[in-house]
Amino acid sequence: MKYTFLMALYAMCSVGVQAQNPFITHKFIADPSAHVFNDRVYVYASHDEDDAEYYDMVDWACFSSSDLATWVDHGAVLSLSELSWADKWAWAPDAAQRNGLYYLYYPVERNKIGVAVSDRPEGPFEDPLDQPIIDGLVEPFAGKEAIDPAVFIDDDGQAYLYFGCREPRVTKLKDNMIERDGELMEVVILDQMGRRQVWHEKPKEAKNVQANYGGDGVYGEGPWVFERNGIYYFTYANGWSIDATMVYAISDNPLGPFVYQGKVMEPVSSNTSHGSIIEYKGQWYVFYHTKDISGKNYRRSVAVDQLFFDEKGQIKTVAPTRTGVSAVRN
Ligand code: FUB
Repeated sequence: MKYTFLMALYAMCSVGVQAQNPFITHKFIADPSAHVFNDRVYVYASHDEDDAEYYDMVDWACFSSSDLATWVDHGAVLSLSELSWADKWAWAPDAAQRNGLYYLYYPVERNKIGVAVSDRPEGPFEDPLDQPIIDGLVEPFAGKEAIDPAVFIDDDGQAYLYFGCREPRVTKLKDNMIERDGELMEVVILDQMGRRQVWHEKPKEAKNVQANYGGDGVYGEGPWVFERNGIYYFTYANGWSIDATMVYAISDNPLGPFVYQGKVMEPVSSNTSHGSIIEYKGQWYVFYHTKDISGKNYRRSVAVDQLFFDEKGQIKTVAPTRTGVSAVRN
């Protein structure tokens, strides 16, 4: 009853509201993974500390909105202190919905990924396994850093878990969403000529630009997958250089190989470019973070802008705005 009244109030307040970017300003929030659950947008995110000098985050955040202009802060949906097997670095999460339950996938300690479950999208989430589902310490093929989980469920109901830093990986999930189904696989990214795009460290003296790490198509971190008109879009940050940004590759198969297409966005102010893309009420949106408020890479804030495709399904590169999006109406 109380919740219904609040929702009605938010709806009334949002008429004609012009949002702003960043759209959450009372705390530092990063790595937004947006989903539409029950006609409402939920953003699962990292929570940068107010005085952060590193990515020493301790809990995961969730916000929701029905119009992208007014947001409800659901607080910490899971904290490191609730986990028996992890002590530090609560980094970029993602979430999924299945069989009336909600699943939160979260990386810790820069090398493990766990899953937690709730019967509500806003949590609280609980870890049913008491152990990671990906452990980079015992699985070398998980890559240099098993971080940044992103879950995609295709039209046949098959769930895929993407993750990784510099070395993108994917595995299928069982219907129960808390167990892996089969092996870990590499996510192969090719350029238009069929050449593999692989991130490499630049020579020490070389300029800190993308070209010296392998080019715009290489994978850095922050994977995200969505489907539109039979095309699977794999979006990701291509690194941390001064011209690094969110880019994308496409495939006719969620397992790839994906062919690099171009930039989702122009570079943002932060040196990390983690984001997500959803369709909501007939319009596409890209969520991302910047350091526009703090000026510091470890104190980031989330933003959202409209995203458009051309007639061939190519993404029209987004220039990040400070105005955000106008309130979305039904
Ligand atoms: O937020 C901590 C890390 O920074 C994330 O896991 C990366 O994607 C980068 O945004």
